[in-house]
Amino acid sequence: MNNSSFETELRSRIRDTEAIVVRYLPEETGYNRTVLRAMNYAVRAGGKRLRPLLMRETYHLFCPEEGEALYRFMAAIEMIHTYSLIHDDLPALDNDDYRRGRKTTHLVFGEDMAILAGDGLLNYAFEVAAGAFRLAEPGLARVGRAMETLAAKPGIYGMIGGQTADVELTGKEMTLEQLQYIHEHKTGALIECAMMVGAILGGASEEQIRTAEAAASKIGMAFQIQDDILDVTATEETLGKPVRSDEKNQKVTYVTFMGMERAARDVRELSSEAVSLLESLGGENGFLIALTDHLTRRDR
Ligand code: GRG
Repeated sequence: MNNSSFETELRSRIRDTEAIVVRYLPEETGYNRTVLRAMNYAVRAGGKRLRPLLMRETYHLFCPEEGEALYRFMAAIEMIHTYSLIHDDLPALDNDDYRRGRKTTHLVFGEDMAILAGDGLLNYAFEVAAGAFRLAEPGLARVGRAMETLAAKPGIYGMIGGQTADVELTGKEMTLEQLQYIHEHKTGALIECAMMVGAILGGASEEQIRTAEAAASKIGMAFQIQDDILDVTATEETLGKPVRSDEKNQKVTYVTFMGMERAARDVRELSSEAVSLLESLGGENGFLIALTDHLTRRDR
């Protein structure tokens, strides 16, 4: 796939993903509408929609026909991702003013509502995904397994675990192993979740699910190292959020450990290892491989 046709296709698939995600957002009515508005504000602010995109593409490696179960899980993972961003931007964590090119949720709705909106999105994600049980006759076991993965990967042994280590170790001396634990869990776990759920709902075998997980782990690590690189090299305008925030928050990053050149090389290597794993899965993998490759070259 050449570069310009990939970019056009990417934009169109992001638009489709966007339409699927917003379909499941709550209506802003009732006495609780402020929290619902805050949730929708944060989700509707945009973003790359990478996780639902990866879920959908991984699903397509195993199954050509889409259905409501997949759409519900795509919306759910974007809600979980957005909750993590709202909470991470709070004064008690990174204290950031901009996210996705807009004022952060706590600056617009207050800290109280931002905390509740994060909690609300996390919880609502599971309500939306669990709705798939109603539709899943032959796929009932798959939906159950997908729900389990949707709970586990963002949880205490996944994203929240990584965030805990990050909070405790920030500003302290850290080993490379500890930094890798943080990256693998805080960032990698949700990417693994996206691709595993896609594989599970698409009907992959156990071995194929594990291969998708391994590819996702490499994509997640490459994505996070690139994030560390962009924090140093990008502008606030392209990124839609503050740059040099790692320095501001005294965060040791992959770039601090390895230097810029080695970090960039590792991104390319991890991406090419992920591509080999995806190739071994076969199926309609052209776009997913191009997307993996694109992530190593992203500037936002
Ligand atoms: C459990 C509160 C809590 C947080 C978990 C995910 C996370 C830790 C914090 C968010 C901030 C951060 C730098 C996470 C690392 C992963 C990452 C690079 C997230 C940004 O994802 P993008 O670039 O964002 O896909 P968009 O806005 O495009 O969706």
